[in-house]
Amino acid sequence: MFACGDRVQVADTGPGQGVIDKLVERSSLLYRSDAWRQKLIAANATQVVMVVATEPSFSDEFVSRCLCAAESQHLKVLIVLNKTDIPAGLADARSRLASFVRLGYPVLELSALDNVDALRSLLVGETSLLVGQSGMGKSTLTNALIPEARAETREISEVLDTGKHTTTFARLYPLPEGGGLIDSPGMQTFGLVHLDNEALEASFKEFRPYAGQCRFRDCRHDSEPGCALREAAERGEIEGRRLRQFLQFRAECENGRRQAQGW
Ligand SMILES: Nc1nc2c(ncn2[C@@H]2O[C@H](COP(=O)(O)OP(=O)(O)O)[C@@H](O)[C@H]2O)c(=O)[nH]1
Ligand SMILES: [Mg+2]
Ligand SMILES: [Zn+2]
Repeated sequence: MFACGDRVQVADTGPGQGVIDKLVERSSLLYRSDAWRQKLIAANATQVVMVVATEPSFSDEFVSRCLCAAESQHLKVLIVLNKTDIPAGLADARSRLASFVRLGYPVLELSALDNVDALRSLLVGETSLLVGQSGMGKSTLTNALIPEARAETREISEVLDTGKHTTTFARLYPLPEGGGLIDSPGMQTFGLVHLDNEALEASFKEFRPYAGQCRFRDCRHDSEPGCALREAAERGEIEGRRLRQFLQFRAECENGRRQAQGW
C-alpha cells in the first residue's frame, strides 16, 4: 500500500509511459490504527504540525495521541494554535496547551486568516504533515502558505459537490522555500494499536528518564510498589494526567490487539 509522500522508482516502458518499479525505503511512516484497520497517513515526513484552534474546542487527549504517533517515528513536533483572531476560546486553549509547553513542545500562535509568516519560516527544508481534528484550519493554513493549493481545493470540492472545502485524502504540496507540506483529512480518532507497550511508553517523552527505574523489571506502572513513574507523578515531576492517559492508551492498544487476534 502506498502513502502520501512515498517515493518510487519508475521504469521507463515506452514514450510517456512507465511502471512503478520499486518503493524507496521510507524514512518515516505515520499511521493510525484500531483492531481492524491501519490507516497510512503519510510517508517521509520529517515534522508533524499539530493544528489546534481557539474554536471549535480541541481535545488534549487527541493532542497526546498525535504526539505519541510522532514521537514513535522520531519526528519533530510543532503545535500551532490557530484562530487567535477569535479571542473567546484563547485563554482556555492556552491553559490546555500549557502542559505540552512544559514538556518542551513549541507552540506557535497565529491566525491563518491573518499572517502565517512565522509558520512559514519553521517549515523551510522540512516535509511537514498537518494533523488535527476537523475544523481546526489545516486546509486554510495550507492555502495561506501555498496560494496554488487554493484552486486545487476548490476543484476537488466541486467534483465531490460537497459545497465546501473538505479534505478527503492527504496531499503533498511543494513549498516555494523548499520542503513540502502535507494536508491531511481531519480525524476525530487516533488509534495507536500499532504501538507495542514499550514503544508507547517511550513515546511519552517525559517518561524516558525513568525507564528501567521501577523496582520490578516488568512493572505495569499500575499498582506495583516501587514504581518510578508513579513516584515521579506523586512528586509532581510528571503529570498524573499524562500517566493516566498512558494507562488508558495501553489498555486500548492491548484490547485492540486481542480483538485483532480474535480472542
Ligand atoms: N476566524 C478564523 N477562522 C478560521 C481560521 N482558520 C480557519 N478558519 C475557518 O475554520 C473553518 C475550518 O477550516 P478548515 O481549513 O477547513 O479546517 P480543517 O478541517 O482543519 O482543514 C473554515 O470555515 C475556516 O474558514 C482562522 O485563523 N480564523
Ligand atoms: Mg481540511
Ligand atoms: Zn513502574
